[in-house]
Amino acid sequence: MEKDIAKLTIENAITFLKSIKADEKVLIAHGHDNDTICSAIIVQRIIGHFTEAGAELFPLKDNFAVSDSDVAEMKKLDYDRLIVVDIAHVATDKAMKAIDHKDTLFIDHHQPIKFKSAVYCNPRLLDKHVYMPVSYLAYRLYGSFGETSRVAWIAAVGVLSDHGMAVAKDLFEFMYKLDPKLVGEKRADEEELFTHSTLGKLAKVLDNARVVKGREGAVFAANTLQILKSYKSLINGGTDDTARLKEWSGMAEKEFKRLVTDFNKKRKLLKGNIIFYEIPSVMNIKSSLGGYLVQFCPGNVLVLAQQKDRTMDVSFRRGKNDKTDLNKMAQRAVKGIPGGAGGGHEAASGARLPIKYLPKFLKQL
Ligand SMILES: [Mn+2]
Repeated sequence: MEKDIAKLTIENAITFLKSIKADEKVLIAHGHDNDTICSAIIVQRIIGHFTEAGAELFPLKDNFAVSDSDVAEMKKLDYDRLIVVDIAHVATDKAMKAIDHKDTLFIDHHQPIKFKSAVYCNPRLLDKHVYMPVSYLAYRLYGSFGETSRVAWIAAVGVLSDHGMAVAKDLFEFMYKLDPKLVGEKRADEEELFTHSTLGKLAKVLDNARVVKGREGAVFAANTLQILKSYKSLINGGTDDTARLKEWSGMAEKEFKRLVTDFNKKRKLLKGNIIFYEIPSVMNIKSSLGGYLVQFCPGNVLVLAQQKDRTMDVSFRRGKNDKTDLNKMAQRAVKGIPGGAGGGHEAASGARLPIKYLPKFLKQL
């Protein structure tokens, strides 16, 4: 039998969570995408079982790192325990020094980083190629403390949004049994779930808050999810908060359609099989657009760039028949560019660079 990587990965997280005392103050630091938000909510519900005050959510400034200013803000909150979910980096040595402590639990699924004292859960320590969203780890973690039917849909939204369904078969099997209305009666693949299922709709409504309003929107989505009794109100917009999420989602979908048309007109084929497109939008729509467009480019690498102030944000995706290592490609493309950074996963990565270096970046792809 194949080894259960999730089970082995969460062992030390279970020990950490069990050691939390009822009067301790717990912070859960998270980023802005669905996987990190859904993970935070699930872990928060676990902690709700055995502390008086429950855990407090702490939205980080960036979606990918813990920064010095985050550390300073968190320190003011005078917490006893810190849990960080689905965050790839700690921005500086100073920030690392502040959080690398035995009272920190870090759960992530990007390239592993090194801690001295923090409890670190990352499935890639066991298999460096495994792609396992943190929402799935959080779901398994929840299963060690209680019955999972109330958090399963939240985990499934996080996993689906991170395109990690393949590694979470048991979760989706469970969903098919538990609530076929949510996933559809027949076994659907990821793309079908996204496009046609209620689960896909939920993923979009939550993520579109971030798409339209950035970090502030993500915080709003997390806070809404935190107190939501069932997913149904997210679909019908029955409360003020869910109505607002639905309205934002409508705006994002309109913009999405406009950009798909524009992509088909303006995309450029660069050397080899690389398709480059610069997104003319103020919304944070790059990753959802990339996730959609890549299915029509099975043999290509998709490089989507979007300007934000004087920075170019870039996302790399590959079609299902392409085997390019996008982590390496992103790193290579920013080489020698001052203020440039790039990396991520083999199948999806990102980069960021000052706008004036775009020609050099394109040459280095
Ligand atoms: Mn993730």
